[in-house]
Amino acid sequence: MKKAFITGINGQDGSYLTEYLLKLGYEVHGIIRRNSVPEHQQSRIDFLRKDLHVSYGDLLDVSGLERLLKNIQPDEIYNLAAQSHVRISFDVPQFTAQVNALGALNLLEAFRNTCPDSKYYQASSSEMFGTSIGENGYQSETTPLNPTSPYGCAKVFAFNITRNYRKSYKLHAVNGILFNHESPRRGSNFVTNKVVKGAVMIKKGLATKLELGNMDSYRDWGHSKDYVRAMHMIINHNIPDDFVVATGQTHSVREMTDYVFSKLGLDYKKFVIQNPIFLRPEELPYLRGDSSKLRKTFDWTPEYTFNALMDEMIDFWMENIKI
Ligand code: NAP
Ligand code: F7E
Repeated sequence: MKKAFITGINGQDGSYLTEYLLKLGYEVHGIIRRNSVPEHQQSRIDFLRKDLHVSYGDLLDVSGLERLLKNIQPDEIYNLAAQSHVRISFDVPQFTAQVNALGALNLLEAFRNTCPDSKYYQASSSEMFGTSIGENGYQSETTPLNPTSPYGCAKVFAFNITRNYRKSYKLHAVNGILFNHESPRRGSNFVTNKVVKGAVMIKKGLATKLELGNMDSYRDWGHSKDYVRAMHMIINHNIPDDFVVATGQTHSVREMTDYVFSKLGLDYKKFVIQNPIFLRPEELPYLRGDSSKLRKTFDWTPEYTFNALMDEMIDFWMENIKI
């Protein structure tokens, strides 16, 4: 039985990855942080709890990470923990850098010192590309990194230090450069889930307005379930390497909002207003990923289309918001 160790196990991706690995027969270990409302610590993995080995841990607590890895001796380590909200990274830049950049280094050190024969996956992000776009209109593994947020800057460090540890110490350490991916489990302050939840509240007569920031940025949105499958493929490739994971389709926030409201029989223009508090000091205007390296190497294709993803989220909130 293979053993996996997941940081951020109660996050959107951590929960889907856990389900996926359990189905493959893995023994799954993960860390959660202490929260004053204990019910929230495991809300996304509660239904899997009896099959899991969950410990308290934090990316900032190196001795705890070393102790856990030394005891567990995992075959695969997935570093999914992060302060993952880009706009909030402008409010808490130093904390974001500590967790997303130095936290990754802490885990790499623990991996190198306690279980160097394991494999390590770093959750890298399309936010690292910032304003860079290839001549063909896509971002790929060779597009320069030009981040536009403290989050993106911290992720560039984690990306580079993962590559550096791979080369310096001959470790099996890899990066998945994932474009935006969503699901009903997405935090409701990310734009897709915020729009769907807000539109459903309006449809049910529980709200009259939805406040958003910039509606003219473009994102390449996929489904988290498709992306955790890719993580498992990437970490298990015989040559440690870095791969973009993306759908190759892009939509503006406005198009996505229009789709969601129209699906509910509503005209978004009557309900959506701009609130400057949701604008960012620097915006990333356009993302569209070229994942041909991943598709050629592993025969990966996403099962969800953009419409199927949004429809699943709409159905979730229609069922779960009660009048
Ligand atoms: P998420 O839902 O925000 O989950 C992040 C998890 O990390 C949460 O469980 C959080 O725990 C945990 N965490 C935060 N700080 C921690 C710390 N110091 N020590 C231990 N755990 C900590 O994010 P996600 O959408 O699943 O994304 C997973 C990873 O992929 C993140 O690294 C993210 O930056 C990256 N990524 C995401 C996307 C995307 O579109 N979703 C795209 C590219 C890359 P709490 O609940 O206690 O806060
Ligand atoms: O914003 C615009 C906002 O917060 C998407 C994270 O998973 O993907 C995610 O980062 C777009 C931006 O995601 C609101 O300005 C408009 O242009 O859903 P988001 P993100 O910033 O792209 C990357 C790949 C990650 O790695 C991150 O971890 O939507 N937008 N109005 C808004 N965004 C939010 N959150 N709220 C609004 O009201």
